[in-house]
Amino acid sequence: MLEQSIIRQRELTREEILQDYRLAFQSRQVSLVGRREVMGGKAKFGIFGDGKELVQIALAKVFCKGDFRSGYYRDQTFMFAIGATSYQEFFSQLYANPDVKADPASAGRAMNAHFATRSLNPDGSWKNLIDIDNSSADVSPTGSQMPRLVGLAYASRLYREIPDLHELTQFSDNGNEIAFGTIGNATTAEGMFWEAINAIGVLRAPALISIYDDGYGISVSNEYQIAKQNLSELLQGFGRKRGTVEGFDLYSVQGWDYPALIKTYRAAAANVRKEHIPAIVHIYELTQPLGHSTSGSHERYKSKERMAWEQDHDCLRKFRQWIIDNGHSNDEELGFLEAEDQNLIEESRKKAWDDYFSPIQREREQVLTSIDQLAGASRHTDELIRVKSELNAIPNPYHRDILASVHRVLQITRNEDLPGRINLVKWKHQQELINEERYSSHLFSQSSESPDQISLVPPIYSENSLLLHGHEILNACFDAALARDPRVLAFGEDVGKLGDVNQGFRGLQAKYGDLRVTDTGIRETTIIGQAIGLALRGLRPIAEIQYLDYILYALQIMSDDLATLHWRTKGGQKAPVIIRTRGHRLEGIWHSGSLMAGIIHLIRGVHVLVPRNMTQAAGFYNTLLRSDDPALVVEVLNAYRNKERLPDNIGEFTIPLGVPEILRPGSDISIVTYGACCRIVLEATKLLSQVGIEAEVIDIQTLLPFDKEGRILESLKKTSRVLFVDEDVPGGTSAYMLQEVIENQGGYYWLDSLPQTLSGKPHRPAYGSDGDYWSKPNVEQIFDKVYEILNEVEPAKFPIFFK
Ligand SMILES: Cc1ncc(C[n+]2csc(CCOP(=O)(O)OP(=O)(O)O)c2C)c(N)n1
Repeated sequence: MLEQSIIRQRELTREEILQDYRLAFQSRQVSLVGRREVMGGKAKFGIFGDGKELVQIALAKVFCKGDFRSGYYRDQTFMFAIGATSYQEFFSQLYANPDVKADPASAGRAMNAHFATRSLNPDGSWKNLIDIDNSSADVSPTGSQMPRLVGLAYASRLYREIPDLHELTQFSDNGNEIAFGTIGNATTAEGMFWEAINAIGVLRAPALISIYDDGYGISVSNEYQIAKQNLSELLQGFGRKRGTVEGFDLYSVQGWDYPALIKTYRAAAANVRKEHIPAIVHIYELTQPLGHSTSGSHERYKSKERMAWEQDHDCLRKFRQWIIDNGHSNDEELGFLEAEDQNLIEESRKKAWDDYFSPIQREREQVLTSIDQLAGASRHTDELIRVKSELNAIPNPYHRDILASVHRVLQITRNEDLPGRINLVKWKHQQELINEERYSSHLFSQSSESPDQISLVPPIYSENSLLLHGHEILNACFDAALARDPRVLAFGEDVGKLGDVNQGFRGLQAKYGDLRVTDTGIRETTIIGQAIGLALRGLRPIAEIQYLDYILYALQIMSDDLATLHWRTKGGQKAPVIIRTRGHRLEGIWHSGSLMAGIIHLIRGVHVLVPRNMTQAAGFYNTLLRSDDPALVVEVLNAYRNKERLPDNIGEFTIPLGVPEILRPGSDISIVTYGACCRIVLEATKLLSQVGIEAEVIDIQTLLPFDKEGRILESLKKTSRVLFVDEDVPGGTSAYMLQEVIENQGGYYWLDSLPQTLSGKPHRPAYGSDGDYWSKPNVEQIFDKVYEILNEVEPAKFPIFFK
């Protein structure tokens, strides 16, 4: 790879310069044609990279196989230049073609200009990433490419500096890979930009960050975005001092200056790659000839003077002039090439359209014929012919239009028993399956490493099994994991030297080194980003968020990036990150540990586990470390000090996800709960037993996935009554569990009493033991709630005595 970059140091030939011009021109053409397609109604929305062509061509020259990009929607020219996205693929995504072969980035799931390469084989196994020009999958929220950039870059350092990782040649060549970040000027106003820059600086991670400065963020100029309106000046403090290794190499260059851009990137990339000194390139005087996106026109907010300046400084125009001025070509030759390139782009667009539209057309033809046949046999001929004509008249129908027509046909003929109708019902059912695959597959891993493939390996105990504190059990589990697999790394606030605030990693930094067990700054968003980036490059990070409540800082990136990754690439990329935190039944407004509902509803695509003790937690970690999905593990804080027996196979036993456990058998009511609530519920059941009520207590263990085998339903069949207990707000996780059991499992069918929920109060929990008692479900409340349910059944036997 280093050789490759050395080759790129030499003078560019005339052919190469012309090739660069053609690429820039073709990319501009893609923008123009794409915009036209949106305006003409063939595509819904378009955002393009016009005005940023030249910088990206220069950037692409220093990008090598094995490198990673973490960028945003302006990077089309870069993606074309490195050969990772074809014009046809670009247009296919614009049309939202759901075929992964047509749009390998997202299979039509992401809007246009959301780039990604495929790191995985169709079976979910890793490709040889060192042979690929890698692009992590884009997301729309501005700045969200930055947290993962931290990990993508830091991985190179780890691959270079941890000897045990050297054999993983599929992922790295001695850490020579650069992670390339791109970001717009306005987005540097986001907190996560600065957090990521700081983290990259601290980690000395080989990132090369390009800031495309066109002076605006949609309509808002730099005056409102950036202090002093000068990013280069603001970034000075991050600059590396001569002769030192700390900080960034800083560059700034005009976005229309071809030779300067090439020179700048060559210099920047060489140092990043060789020395692992990160760099930031501020590219200014960029323009946006077509405006921000197809959603509006920039004439509305840019002055005439600015518009004229932008025309003058358009990088394509400047490049063209530079080529002519320097005698590399002339107007006539360039004009000829431009005409050729216009045709090329139009051909690519057409192919993409045909590829997208012909299956729809075929489907429509097939359905029109079916409706026609049915109309001949039905009593509702006229109505059916009308449906047919309406469907036929739609100029560019979607699949949904065809399905809606079939639905109408089935509705019209609902009282008829005709063979043609049966065929249409069958067709509709098939479409549901096809579209489930098209739009809803790959939320989780489908590979042989899916956690679904991991079954129970029970813990083994012997006479010699030690009785230890919960945190010591975890410590033994992590010790075994770090010893077993060099890809496993743990990091977070206080995780390194201290071994985390509850001692789970105590002594393990000393044993495995500070690159394996590492302290981080207080930066939750980029702790998760670091984990995502590392996992994207084949490592197995355990990222710690110190307390559950602080996950809110990282929730956006967990939700937008991590949880959607496998799904939004339709299985093209995976980031098997394990997020470890502690919570549940903590005390205080910002230490409540209760905020589960917000979390589970925002991170579908990540498993959520709440083990009630540390042996269960260890079993889950063992499962997760052998599988390839991301997961959040919430350890129950008050279990660290409880004593548990250390399994003899602490690093080997595994607990499958989605399997609840019955903690106490009972026949009168099922109480469904999890985490720290298990202990409170079990206490309440002792009191209930004293009055003759035997409650069955079920620990669901994992909120996502939820009771895959329907064990709770089996309990309901026995008890006919159910209470869901959780310490989050009303309508939170308790309501989620209720919906899962009553609606999804069909639990309503077995009930003799109203299913109920018992949650915490709608406010954050107040501090102290009393604050906790009155804010979260307590033993007495659980008793009363269950007792009231039984009172309704047998008032004489269970008279209310507490009201
Ligand atoms: C978190 C977030 N806030 C707002 C938006 C809406 N939005 C999309 S692009 C954009 C402007 C970004 O400007 P800049 O970073 O300068 O990049 P440019 O589009 O100019 O290349 C905004 C506000 C968004 N996508 N995400």
